[in-house]
Amino acid sequence: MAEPIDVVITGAAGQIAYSLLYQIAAGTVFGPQQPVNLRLLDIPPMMKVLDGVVMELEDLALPLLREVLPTAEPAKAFNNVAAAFLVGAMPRKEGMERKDLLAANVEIFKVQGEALDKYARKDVKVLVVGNPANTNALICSHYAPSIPKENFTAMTRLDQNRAQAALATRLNVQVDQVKNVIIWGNHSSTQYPDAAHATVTLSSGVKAVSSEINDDEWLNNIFVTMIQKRGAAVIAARKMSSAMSAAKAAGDHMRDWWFGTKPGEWVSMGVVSDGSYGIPKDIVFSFPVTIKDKRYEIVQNLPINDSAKSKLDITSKELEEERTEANNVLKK
Ligand code: NAX
Repeated sequence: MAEPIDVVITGAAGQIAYSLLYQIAAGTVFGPQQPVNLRLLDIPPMMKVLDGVVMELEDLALPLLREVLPTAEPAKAFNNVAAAFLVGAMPRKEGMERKDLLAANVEIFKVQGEALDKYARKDVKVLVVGNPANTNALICSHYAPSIPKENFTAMTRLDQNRAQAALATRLNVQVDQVKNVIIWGNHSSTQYPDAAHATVTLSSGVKAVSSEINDDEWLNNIFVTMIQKRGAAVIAARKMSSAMSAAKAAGDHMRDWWFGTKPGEWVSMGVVSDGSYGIPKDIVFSFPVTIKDKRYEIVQNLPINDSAKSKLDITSKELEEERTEANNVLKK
């Protein structure tokens, strides 16, 4: 069996981590042959809660789970880590403006970027879940100059999974029969869930989702809005934000990064833009990617029509604005 890898989860006492930790410890993310040491980072007031999480991890009695370290110190949490799930973030409180939320989180992700730079492995794979995820990932990478920019990603996999499930329901097929739906842009309500390139496997063969559904109004408007607002719909019903599905998506994202995508399939990840599809460079933008040998490549040359292009512009403008706001905070 392989040597254990060190994996950090921030926000480890929170609700997403509660579902995510089990997946990592059980081998769903890094595989059934890979033992893991868990580094659990949270803030000092949460240490008691974290003790309870550690007890539960022990009680899972899982053979792949080796050391577990609960801590409030980034220097300890990030030491030698091969993978980082940055889940913890300052939540939006009542009366808080988007700007204030961004300011609080920029500080958190600056500190964590510096800690990654100093203590983590140089090939560490970083997945930012905490919101605003795309801009947090950008800030984090900025403060970790010794780690390649492509090692910093933001999660849009939950949006992808939601979109895939919605298309499968509409087509009345099993969810794994639908492939290659894309989430473009920001993990926010400006994201563009795009079914134009998605396929569905039917008994008659592989078909375009758009021709099977054959309803432009639904595909271009109703479906797009449904996915953009799905997070809010879950909060309205559950009185808490998505946690089980967010944790599953974080596991999916890291597993595909670790083991690669299947032939002919792509997944959506927020990655530092290289200018593909005319998206401005140096923002973390969700693109379709294929992954091999732990390296991703943005899928190129997909046809983008005018309506799609205008949706890409809206979400990339929002990300440029977030970057400007974040830089203003950091200059202060
Ligand atoms: P919780 O409030 O349950 O947990 C967050 C945890 O982070 C808390 O235990 C808190 O003490 C901790 N924390 C705060 N500051 C920290 C710091 N500086 N270092 C370490 N830990 C810190 O939130 P939860 O529901 O788990 O959500 C976590 C984040 O995921 C939020 O920012 C949320 O908005 C974001 N989400 C992102 C999604 C995505 O698709 N990218 C979807 C789900 C979720 O909304």
